[in-house]
Amino acid sequence: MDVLVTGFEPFGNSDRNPSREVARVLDGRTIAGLKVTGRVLPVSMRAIGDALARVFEDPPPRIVVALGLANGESMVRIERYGVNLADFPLADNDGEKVVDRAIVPDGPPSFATTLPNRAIREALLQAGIPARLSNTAGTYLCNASIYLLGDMIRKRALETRFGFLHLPYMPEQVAALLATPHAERQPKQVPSMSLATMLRAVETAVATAAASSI
Ligand code: PCA
Repeated sequence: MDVLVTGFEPFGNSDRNPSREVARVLDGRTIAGLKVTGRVLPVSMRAIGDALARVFEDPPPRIVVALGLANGESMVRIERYGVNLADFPLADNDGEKVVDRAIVPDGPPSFATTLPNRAIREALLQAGIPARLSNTAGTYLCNASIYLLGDMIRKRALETRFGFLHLPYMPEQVAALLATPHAERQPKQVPSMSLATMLRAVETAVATAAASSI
């Protein structure tokens, strides 16, 4: 496997997740001469570790671009860290609301992502896609996936380079949210980005990572 792109299942108040759509569309594609495998991860503290370990079965990927939805985010957010803390703002898809728990007991406080994050930001801006660097991915499942990736790569002494992109809502999700009975209580501004643009963003990130890891 050359490149692994992971997305997440839908969670919370939406039945779609742009990260799942991107992972599905890119599965089997070739980007910058590299074969891409797309996989969808569960929004579940109980299941995420095993699910990630499974997608790392032989041969391990050279590059991992993990993805998730950041509700209300207006641009592509390039995450630089995962921290050893699960403190959920809402229950996961098993109904579990984890509070103040280490993801890996006795693990280091954080792992830094190892893709060329600044070069990815520049490439995205060049491609006309709004993007920013971020130093916290929160304390929910996206952060857990970053931390667990860092932990797995270190424990297996792999050369895999990994990164994480938080994506905005798709316009269809915002329209569905606004169509709910409680829409009037929602903020006036709920940003979104088209799936086509997000696909281009992830392709650009993979190509930038591939170019810099040769
Ligand atoms: N976003 C959540 C978890 C799954 C997803 O797509 C997060 O930001 O943690």
